[in-house]
Amino acid sequence: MAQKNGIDGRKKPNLLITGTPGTGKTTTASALAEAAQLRHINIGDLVKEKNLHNGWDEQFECYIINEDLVCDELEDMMEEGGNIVDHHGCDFFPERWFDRVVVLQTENSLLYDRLATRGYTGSKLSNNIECEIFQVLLEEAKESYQEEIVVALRSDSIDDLNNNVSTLSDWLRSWNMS
Ligand code: DAT
Repeated sequence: MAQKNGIDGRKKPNLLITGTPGTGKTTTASALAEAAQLRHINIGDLVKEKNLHNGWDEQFECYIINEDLVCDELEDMMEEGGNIVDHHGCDFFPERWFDRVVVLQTENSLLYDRLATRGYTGSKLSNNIECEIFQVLLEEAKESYQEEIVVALRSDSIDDLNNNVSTLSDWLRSWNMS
């Protein structure tokens, strides 16, 4: 059977899962990677492991990502295809890398509880809730990629999580067969 080539000539698709922290990116991406036998790349972990940052931001309590180093690190894997990238931002990756961009969204009070459980307080907590209320990641995704490859999925409950993994597995399968 003829294999479809992606935007960049790859034989397997690349998927980006983005959204406000706490919406379920890592949980969804790792379940999907296992179901679809693809590689899960958590950008936050990669940045820490490989020191792809310019130090620690005291105000926002996170590493200052060196976007050029992250893109250089990922280029070969992305060219090969078969990656599920998980990150709370999406505007610095080359547009050609992704065949689909998924934005997870969570109802504000549920998100608040998840982030509070994670130990977020004060402005770190309120900034993230505001980010979700104003749909910052959905806007960023629509500005950075063709609108037809961007999909917003609800991630409030375990049922949502299971449905999202199943929907995305179906999509990955159909990409591989077409
Ligand atoms: P993220 O990677 O977006 O920061 P996560 O995958 O670490 O989010 O999930 C944050 C917490 O919420 C974690 O305890 C698992 C839980 N969770 C994730 N998605 C969920 C969902 N759809 N329903 C209920 N809980 C969920």
